[in-house]
Amino acid sequence: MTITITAFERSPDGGKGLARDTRVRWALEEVGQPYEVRLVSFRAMKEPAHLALHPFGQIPTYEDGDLALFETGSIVLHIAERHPGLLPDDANARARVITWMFAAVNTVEPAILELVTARLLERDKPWSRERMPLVEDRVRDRLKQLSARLGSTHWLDGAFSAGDLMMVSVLLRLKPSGLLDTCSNLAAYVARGEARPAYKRAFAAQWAVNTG
Ligand SMILES: N[C@@H](CCC(=O)N[C@@H](CS)C(=O)NCC(=O)O)C(=O)O
Repeated sequence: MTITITAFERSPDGGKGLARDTRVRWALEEVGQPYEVRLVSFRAMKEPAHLALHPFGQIPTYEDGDLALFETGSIVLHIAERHPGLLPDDANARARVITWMFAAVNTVEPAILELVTARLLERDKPWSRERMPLVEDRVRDRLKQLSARLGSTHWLDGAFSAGDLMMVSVLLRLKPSGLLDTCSNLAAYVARGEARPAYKRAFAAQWAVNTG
């Protein structure tokens, strides 16, 4: 049974790879699993057929036979557990990688999403100018902490893992803000992720959908 994921029919970012199907495509490319993509419109995402797969009416979803999943953290973990390449064999190292996956979506991504919301959706509000430095500072704090932990290592815990895949995916959203460049080791970390052939294939696939 071929894996099927859902993605935007037309991503709001025009194919910059920031929609979350890219991280699922990336994971599938890393482990060499073929997949199909069902494109959904904003309207279809809120209709019963899609809501049965994703209770919050979002993308991406993941279907494989009888199994249907939503939430990219869970989808990437499922892929990493089923196929070699994204999780270490050692039980403790595996647990640490899963911890990084949670940290990416639970500790780092919220601050970044707040910034994206402030920049894209709240710019015209009268309180926006006053709030922006606070929101940016919260992102800077997270970046400094992550940067301190990464230090001069290439990846977060040993070899490239699902933890790095999730963390790089989350950090990529910061590129337009320029904030990533305040921590040179994190900018280099993200660039290493983007240089991976599997990431390039994932990016190209979503680019083709959005620019074709
Ligand atoms: N926590 C979810 C977030 C999913 C999400 O926000 N998806 C966005 C696309 S990147 C979406 O579908 N937005 C449209 C909407 O919420 O209506 C995950 O990681 O899968």
